[in-house]
Amino acid sequence: EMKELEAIFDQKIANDEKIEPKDWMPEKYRKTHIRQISQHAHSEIVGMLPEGNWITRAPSLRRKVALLAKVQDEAGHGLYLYSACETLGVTREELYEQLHSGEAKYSSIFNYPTVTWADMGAIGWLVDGAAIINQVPLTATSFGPYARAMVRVCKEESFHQRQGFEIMMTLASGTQEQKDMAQDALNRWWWPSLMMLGPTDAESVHTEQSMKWKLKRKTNDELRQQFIDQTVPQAELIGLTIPDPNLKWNEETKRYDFGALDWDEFWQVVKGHGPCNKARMDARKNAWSKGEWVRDAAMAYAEKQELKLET
Ligand code: FAQ
Repeated sequence: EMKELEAIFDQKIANDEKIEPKDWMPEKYRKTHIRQISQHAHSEIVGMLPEGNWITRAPSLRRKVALLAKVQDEAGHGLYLYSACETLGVTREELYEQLHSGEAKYSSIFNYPTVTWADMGAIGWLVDGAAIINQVPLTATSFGPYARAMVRVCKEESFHQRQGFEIMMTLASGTQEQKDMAQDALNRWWWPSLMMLGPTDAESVHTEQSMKWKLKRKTNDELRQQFIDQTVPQAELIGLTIPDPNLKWNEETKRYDFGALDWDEFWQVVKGHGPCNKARMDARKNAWSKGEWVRDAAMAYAEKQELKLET
């Protein structure tokens, strides 16, 4: 019987049909989806912190409204993804516990500080830009709830990316000081943004299996190349310089060749030793414990309402 179930599952994957929560699936398929979707959800939630840092200091009402909306979208993406993840038989509490204990990962990118307003531009332009490149293929991922979540998420990320690029464009055409601020943000965010897309294919332990299951539709290196090819002309358009002396258009491949990434830095950040890892985790853990009375009050209120209905 197990063989039969497995054959049905394999056939669905081969036919590009979606796997739904109540369908039979291999235990490893379930586990790896819980891993990736929860890491994605945690990234959205932790990802609110670097930008949250600038909401009170946005330079105009218009900028403030847009940034506030963007950060709210990220909260929405996180909750949406936690719900998709729960359909695989894990509870929200377990997922939070994994984040707070340091057992679960979240994207390396959110462990870097946001030191100037231009960082809001660089994050929207580069971090959301890389997120879109990574997530558009995920709209075709094999697990139904994840694929459907990605459709809406990508639409919103596209607004986020434009919001960021517009900040960079405005700064880059401003005073020398503003232009320098934009260039400095690009210098600091460029390499970490490339690292967001994960280790090289040779180092990526999960890619091969995830490609077979159609969880991943493109490899880390393919996505990184696509991100670079898309972003370099955008930098040129606004007169900023990508901080990579080895970046060069390759006439033969019709792609950009680029310099080596600092993979030591990447693994250090992933293992918890980046510039802001501790601050990010402390902020999440504090929010959780300080919110305890709200959760308790909400539960008490819900119980009271139920009692009222009974009488
Ligand atoms: N940071 O074998 P692979 C956003 C880990 S959302 C930390 O290649 P996989 C929106 C990986 O988990 C950003 N860890 O793994 C936003 C694995 O460790 P494990 C998040 C990383 O899963 C914008 C190990 O290294 N997006 O930005 C990273 O096949 C602005 C080996 O790696 C997603 O999560 C990293 N960068 O490929 C919000 C998208 N890279 O789990 C606010 C969905 C790798 O065995 C502001 N996820 N690792 O302990 C994915 O597409 C994949 O999971 C990859 C990694 C591509 C991230």
